[in-house]
Amino acid sequence: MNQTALENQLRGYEQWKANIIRTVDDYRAWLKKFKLAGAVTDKRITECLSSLHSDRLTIAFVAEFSRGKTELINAIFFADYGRRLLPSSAGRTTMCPTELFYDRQADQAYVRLLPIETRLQEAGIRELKKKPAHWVTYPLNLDSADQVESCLQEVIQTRTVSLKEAVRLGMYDPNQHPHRSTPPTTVEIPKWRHALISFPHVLLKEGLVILDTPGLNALGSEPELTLNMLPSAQGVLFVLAADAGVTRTDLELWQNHIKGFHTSRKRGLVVVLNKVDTCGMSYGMSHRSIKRCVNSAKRPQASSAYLPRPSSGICAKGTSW
Ligand SMILES: Nc1nc2c(ncn2[C@@H]2O[C@H](COP(=O)(O)OP(=O)(O)OP(=O)(O)O)[C@@H](O)[C@H]2O)c(=O)[nH]1
Ligand SMILES: [Mg+2]
Repeated sequence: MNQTALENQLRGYEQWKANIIRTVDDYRAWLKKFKLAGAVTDKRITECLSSLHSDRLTIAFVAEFSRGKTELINAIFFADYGRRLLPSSAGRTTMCPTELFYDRQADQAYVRLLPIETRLQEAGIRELKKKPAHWVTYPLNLDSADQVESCLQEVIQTRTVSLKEAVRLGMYDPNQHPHRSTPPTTVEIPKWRHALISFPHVLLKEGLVILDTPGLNALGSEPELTLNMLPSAQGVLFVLAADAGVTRTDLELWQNHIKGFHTSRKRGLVVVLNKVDTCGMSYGMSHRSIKRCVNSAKRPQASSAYLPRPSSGICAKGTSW
């Protein structure tokens, strides 16, 4: 689907919601006029209207680290800048779940970051979103790609803390250091727990929300991602990479977090094979070529038989960066 088609569909969806909101408003006025609405009904209508107003179409990008999730987002949303604005590099890069959307109420571009220490609070991310005082906000100057790029670097920032502090924050996983006989004295943890990026791209302005998730067990360490954000996303893009093939951790991610979404929804999941340029292919390749590319990947460690076949082979990396 091209961008204009998606834009039209998103606009249609917004229109459909606006019609429902109008109908519910009329219904509420009618109930009031004939004195038929009690407190419970009124509360339910208010809740229904509030969820219609806040409803967005969310697509989560999920994959092991370095499969190219962020590069794909750069290619879709920031190609006009001719450079990658969201940090993307070999190895582990994105450190916190990052939501890309447009804040129509504030009508401003910004990056808003939730400190990792808020994990000690009882309030979840959904609740904390209503409390701006807990977040650090940097306005984005859209006329300066340098300024935007520099602000967006925050999503890869880490801090080194004592083992005790990492355990206290629930950020130490001994499985990440399988070759150590003794635990480390310090641990590198993400600086931020969550990032919100408000950016006026046309698709985001129409109500699309993109959730970029960090690879490397982030889904396991942030329960809210697994329990709340992923299940409530309307779509999941599961990314494999041709240079890695299907590894044990790709498969674990699939089994532990995506398979359930796939089973419960039956739709809304797309599996793509990125980095097809590394096996000499280009966009638009046939299913047979995709299969060949998965099978011929340099380090196949797990059978891809348990995964749905990628529907497309893509190359996220722009030629201009
Ligand atoms: N050759 C090639 N490299 C790519 C492609 N897509 C991404 N890359 C590179 O792969 C590396 C990892 O990409 P990222 O976008 O940072 O990967 P990620 O999935 O977001 O990784 P995490 O943030 O660590 O979870 C970067 O160096 C990208 O430039 C592609 O289509 N082809
Ligand atoms: Mg990333």
